[in-house]
Amino acid sequence: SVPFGLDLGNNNSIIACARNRGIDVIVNEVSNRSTPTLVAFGNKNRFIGESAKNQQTSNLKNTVENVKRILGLTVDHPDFPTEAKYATTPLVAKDGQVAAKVRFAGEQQEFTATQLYAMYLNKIKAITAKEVKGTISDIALAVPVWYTEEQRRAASDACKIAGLNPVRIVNEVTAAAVGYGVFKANDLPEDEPKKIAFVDIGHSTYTVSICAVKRGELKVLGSAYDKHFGGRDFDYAIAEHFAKEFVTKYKIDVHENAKAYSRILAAAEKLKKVLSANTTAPFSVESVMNDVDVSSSLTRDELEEYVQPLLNRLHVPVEAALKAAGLTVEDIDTIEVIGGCTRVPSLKTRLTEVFGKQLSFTLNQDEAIARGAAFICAMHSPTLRVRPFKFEDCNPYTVSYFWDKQVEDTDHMEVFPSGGLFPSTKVVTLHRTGDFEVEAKYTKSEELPTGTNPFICKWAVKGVEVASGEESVATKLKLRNDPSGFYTIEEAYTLEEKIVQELVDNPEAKEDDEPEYREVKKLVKKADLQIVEQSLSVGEAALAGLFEKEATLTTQDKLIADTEDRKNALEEYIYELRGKIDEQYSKFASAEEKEKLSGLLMKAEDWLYDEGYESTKGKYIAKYEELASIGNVIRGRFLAAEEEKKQAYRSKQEA
Ligand code: ATP
Ligand code: K
Ligand code: MG
Repeated sequence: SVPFGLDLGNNNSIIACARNRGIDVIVNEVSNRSTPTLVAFGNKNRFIGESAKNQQTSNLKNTVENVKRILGLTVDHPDFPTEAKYATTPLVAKDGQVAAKVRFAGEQQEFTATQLYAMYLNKIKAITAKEVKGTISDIALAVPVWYTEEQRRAASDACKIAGLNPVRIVNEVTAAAVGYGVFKANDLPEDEPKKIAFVDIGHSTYTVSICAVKRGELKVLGSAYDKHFGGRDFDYAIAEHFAKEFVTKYKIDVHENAKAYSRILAAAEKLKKVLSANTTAPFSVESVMNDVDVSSSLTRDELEEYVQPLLNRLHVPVEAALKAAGLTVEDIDTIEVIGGCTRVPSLKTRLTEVFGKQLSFTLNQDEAIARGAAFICAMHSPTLRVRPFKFEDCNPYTVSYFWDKQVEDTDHMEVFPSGGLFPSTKVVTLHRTGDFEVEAKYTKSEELPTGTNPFICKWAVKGVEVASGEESVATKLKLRNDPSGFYTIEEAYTLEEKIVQELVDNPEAKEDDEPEYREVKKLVKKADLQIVEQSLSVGEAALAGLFEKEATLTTQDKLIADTEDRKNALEEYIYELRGKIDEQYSKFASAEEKEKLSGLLMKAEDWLYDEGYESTKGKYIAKYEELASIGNVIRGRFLAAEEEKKQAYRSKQEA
């Protein structure tokens, strides 16, 4: 499969693939380099990406935004009210997750965030496969650094439901930093690493990662974020300003009408973008509600005033990331900035003030994450050779493993402290009297986003056999913080003491002396233990069911799209033939044929607008062929005559 990296943004997503000995951004079906992150439901089929955007305003209630924010969220999470406020579909609880309640194919249906995310991934997969003309299976998926185990598991589940193999789930800014390290290798020092702050402000999240980068190597020293800071907050601030203005100016409250508010929001986003290049911008929406046209304007300074609460906390993640990295702002050599929202001039100014240094925009602001992710996916490919590059990410939250207390005094251990690098492996030895359970948990609540479920994973370790006469058996556990940030038990086995022959190292021995051995007691592997994992994934059986369901929906969507295509083809053919029969084809059909064809065309058209308005793919094809059987005969005569004309012209030229 073609290595594929995805920056699934809250607003729009970018796809990149490793091919032609480089990394390419993949364009979608309308040749855009980014695709709206939207999933919508219609009377018959789903609309995903561009097609969802096209119908958004007229189908708000069934169009799901912010899929990335509701993934791995529960309705009792403190972030839920915020996401419910932004959502235009009702959000409900289903299978312990947040789900969107929509009307789809004539029925009320609920789809969990994992399913919605999977639907989007599946569409992205189809776009990519079509563009690269190859199979797509392995993916490096970029996610926010604040995604905890629960969200990472949900993202991994979603990949599997979409028939993708998540070879790596990587933090977004880390992916961009890796891209920087790889593509800017020649500008990087070979010995003392450069300290670079990568800043990403997108649609919903603001992240800072401090990295040490040198040629061929990168370490993330510390990351911090503001989960609720991005373009959408700007849009809301602008929309709220105008909503208030219009109450007095036009006596309307756009909050009362979801469609009106959504159009105000869209206009606010447009205005915000204009203000990035101009100091004042007009604002207008026609017939926003109650037949009222609204118009106004905003200056760049006014915008700055309305987003002051956000700007005032811009320094917080920078300071937190520096602290996590154990550095001060003076240690930073370069500040690399990405993300759409950093185009806002006041943000650039404030960021420059916070760092006390000029910002650098070497990376492609929109595509850096996807490109880095595609490179990372290629690194994992068994068939592709890429430039060697080593990178380690930073573990943001302390993780401890707990076990049932048997013979030892302790029942847990802080295995992966915050600030440690991963991927990383740690081996612990326990003395066990029989089968046992292990549980991994986040153990420092002050480090975690509020409302985080501390549970990570639980394992039953089975097959422990204690020798007769012994109280316990030494057992080794290989614990891992894996490349995707998951906490696992990679291996578990019991040990036994064995007498082994060990070569005695005698420095005085002469060359032809017989080698001397001694018997020593050593702990060696006795038996592998079975590890049964109980993670936050929905589990293999549920995944298989959801995969089937997604495949069925995709087949249905495809049938609906094909049917629509055949219907359009028939409609076009009727018009084409009708036009030509009186012009180009006129000389080549007898009066009788013309009459017959006209009759058929009329009948076909009537059918199309009556009972054939919603027919089947097969019927549209059959009607088309019925017309074509006559149309093609006439067309054949026309083409033959054209050819004759051409021949005659050529002979004349040659003569
Ligand atoms: P997230 O990273 O939060 O998941 P995302 O990756 O989809 O979201 P980006 O694509 O980085 O976000 O940025 C999108 C945001 O940038 C939108 O809010 C958009 O309005 C804003 N934006 C894009 N262009 C401009 C511009 N010229 N001026 C101001 N804002 C802009
Ligand atoms: K994006
Ligand atoms: Mg982003």
